[in-house]
Amino acid sequence: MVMGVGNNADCDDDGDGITDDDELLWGFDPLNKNDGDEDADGDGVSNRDEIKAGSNPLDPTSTKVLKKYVPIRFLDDLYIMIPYK
Ligand SMILES: [Ca+2]
Ligand SMILES: [Ca+2]
Ligand SMILES: [Ca+2]
Ligand SMILES: [Ca+2]
Repeated sequence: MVMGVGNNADCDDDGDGITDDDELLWGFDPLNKNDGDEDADGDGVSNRDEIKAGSNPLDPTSTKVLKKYVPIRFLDDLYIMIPYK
């Protein structure tokens, strides 16, 4: 485990559920708790849930469990999201 970032000793300084290591890995801010709930790729799964599930938070075609929407290919590089049942 790499040392924590910022002023706290734990490995999730901002408490958003994403570890500092994962935040740096994916380009999120270890001191901004809001990016855990954000959905950087717009696939309907929060960044935190994607990282926990092991999917790519920056790729709308990458979701694993916890998905609320599934991407349906619409045009060559355009996807629409439909609710996942
Ligand atoms: Ca964090
Ligand atoms: Ca964060
Ligand atoms: Ca997402
Ligand atoms: Ca994704």
